[in-house]
Amino acid sequence: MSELPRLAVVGHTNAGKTSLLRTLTRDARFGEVSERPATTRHVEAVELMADGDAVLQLFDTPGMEDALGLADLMDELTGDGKPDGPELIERFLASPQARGRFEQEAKVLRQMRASDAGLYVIDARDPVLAKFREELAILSRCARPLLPVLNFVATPGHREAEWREMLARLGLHAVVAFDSVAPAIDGERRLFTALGTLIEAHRQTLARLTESRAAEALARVEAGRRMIAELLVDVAALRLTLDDESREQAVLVSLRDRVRTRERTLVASLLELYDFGRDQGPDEALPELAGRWEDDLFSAEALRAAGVRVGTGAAAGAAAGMGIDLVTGGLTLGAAAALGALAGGLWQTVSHYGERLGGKLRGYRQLSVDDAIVRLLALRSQRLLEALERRGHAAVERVSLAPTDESSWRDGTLPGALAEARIHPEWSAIGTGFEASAERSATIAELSGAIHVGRPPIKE
Ligand SMILES: Nc1nc2c(ncn2[C@@H]2O[C@H](COP(=O)(O)OP(=O)(O)O)[C@@H](O)[C@H]2O)c(=O)[nH]1
Ligand SMILES: [Mg+2]
Repeated sequence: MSELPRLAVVGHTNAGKTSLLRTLTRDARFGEVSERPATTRHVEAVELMADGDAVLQLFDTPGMEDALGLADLMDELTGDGKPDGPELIERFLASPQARGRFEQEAKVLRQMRASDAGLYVIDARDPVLAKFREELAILSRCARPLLPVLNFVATPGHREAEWREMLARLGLHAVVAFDSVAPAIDGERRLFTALGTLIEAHRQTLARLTESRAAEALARVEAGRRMIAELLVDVAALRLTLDDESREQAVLVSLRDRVRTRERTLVASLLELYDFGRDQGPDEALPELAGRWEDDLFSAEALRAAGVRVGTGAAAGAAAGMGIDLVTGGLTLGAAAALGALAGGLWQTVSHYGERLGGKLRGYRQLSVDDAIVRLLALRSQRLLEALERRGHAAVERVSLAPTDESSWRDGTLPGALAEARIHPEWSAIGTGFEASAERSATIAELSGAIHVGRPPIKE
């Protein structure tokens, strides 16, 4: 097997080199990131995988801090001999200054020489100053292709156009914009494609990496949708039997707790799916959503905030857990209204209950969760999925959330799959008498198509 392509991630201190690597490796704990200069003092290696194989090696390097000083030294070292770029770099690396004042720069240049190409990370908010030109001139002496990566392009006031102009003047025409905190959905593809044109020998490897990462991303969002659909089925199907009227409050509390716990489980699973927060809570991993989980699901306030219209007759209290009266194996009309989505097939439903529950529940009441709560759960979890889709693993602060198509979940007709779940109490994994069935799985798969995430399909 041929050697893995090696990429040195280089650039000015604080440009976001370590952050870029966090996002590319999907590891929010890679290296150390800080606003203080010179946080990364050593070269640190990491591998990117495709289908379980390591396919690319990346090296995080310390920042170049004194390009102007180093340029002066290089002039001195040039002498009369007219050395070419790599010769001059070797001279510098052999000089005492490479172990002294320019120790950091020496580490960077050594890594560049040992790599197939360099990613030159730029804080695109920085004015285009002479020191950057010097930095690029020194790096180009390593005789390795260099791909400038414009970071911070999601921050207002960036100078992407000025940077592109300057880079073009230096002969660097392949440039990619990649914000490590809020990367564009196709950002990685563009980055690796551009790299493939620069290191032709590894073009196929990079293409393979791009394809496998795109496939993983697609599988991830599909899995996310399915997890949300499963939560909705669990909640819509949930029924707790009230065998003794005096226990109504206790059963209601149990019903709410089961739903709240189920939501927390979903949040944890989604965070894990997106490689976030293995040892963080959702508030740390996703500060932009901080506190949302604390908004009680069963409060009228939470419903209002999410814009969920609560139907007539469903007062805040009633939204908490709707009672369904099972009188002699059937539903009372009041209960039928609660199951709005079922209204059309009411009598069918009644007979269904009759079959399913038989005489056992005659005269008993059951508590279930109102549609408004199901809507709220769908909205909250959809927003979380959307945020995870858009968040780079370098993010440390708030990221604004693009609105998803939420209208259908706010006040539109609920998907038929949910009505189906309503009449299958055994489909609720948080209820009593749970049975996983092929029918339940098919309903979850169907429902996951109704979970909207503002992610354009990946182009072939
Ligand atoms: N908003 C925003 N902040 C970033 C971005 N990239 C890096 N940062 C922040 O910039 C600072 C320096 O980043 P770091 O990765 O340590 O830079 P390095 O010195 O080049 O490794 C840290 O506070 C990062 O959180 C970005 O694309 N957008
Ligand atoms: Mg760093």
